[in-house]
Amino acid sequence: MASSNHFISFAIAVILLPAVAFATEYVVGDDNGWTTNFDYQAWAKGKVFYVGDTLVFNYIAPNHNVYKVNGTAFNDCIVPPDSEKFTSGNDKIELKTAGNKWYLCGKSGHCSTGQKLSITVSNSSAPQPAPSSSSAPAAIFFSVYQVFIALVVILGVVNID
Ligand SMILES: *[C@@H]1O[C@H](CO)[C@@H](O)[C@H](O)[C@H]1NC(C)=O
Ligand SMILES: *[C@@H]1O[C@H](CO)[C@@H](O)[C@H](O)[C@H]1NC(C)=O
Ligand SMILES: [Cu+2]
Repeated sequence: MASSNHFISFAIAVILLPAVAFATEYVVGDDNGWTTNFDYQAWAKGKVFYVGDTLVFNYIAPNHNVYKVNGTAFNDCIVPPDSEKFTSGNDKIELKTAGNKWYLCGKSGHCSTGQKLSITVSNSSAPQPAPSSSSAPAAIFFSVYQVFIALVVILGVVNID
C-alpha cells in the first residue's frame, strides 16, 4: 500500500517537474560577473537558452549597466535612446521570447572592450520537456494497473474454483 502511494507521488512529481526544472538561471560571466575585458561570447558558447530562462547580470551598481539593444547597435556599440535599461547591479532579465538578444554596457568604452553579450533564445517547446511529459501518463496507467493486479492477487479475488 505504502509503495503504491509513493509511486503515485513520484509519478505526479514526474509530470510537474519539467515545467519548473527546465527554467534555468544563468549568471552572466559566472563569478566574473558583468565587466570589461571578458569574453562573453565564449561564456555563452555551448549554452542553450530557452524561453523562460533568466539572465542575471552582477556588477557594482554605478560602475556598469545593462542595455537591451538590437543587432546593429550591438555591432556598433551604441545605445539607441529608447533602449531598455537595467541599473540595479543584480539585474534579472527573463527571456520571454525566442530569437536573438543583444545586451551591452552603456558606460563609455566598456562595450568596445568586450562588455557585450549576444545570445539566441530557443522556444522551450522544442526537445527537452516534451518526451517526459508525454510518457508520464502511460507510466501512471501501468503502475495503477500493476497495483490493481497486485490487489486482486493479494485479496484472492481470483479464486475461481
Ligand atoms: C536598431 O535600432 C536603431 C535605433 O532604434 C534603428 O535605427 C535600427 O534600424 C535598428 N536596427 C535593426 C536591425 O532593427
Ligand atoms: C516560437 O514559437 C512561437 C509560437 O509557437 C512561434 O510563433 C515562433 O515563431 C517561434 N519562434 C522561433 C524562433 O522558433
Ligand atoms: Cu560597464
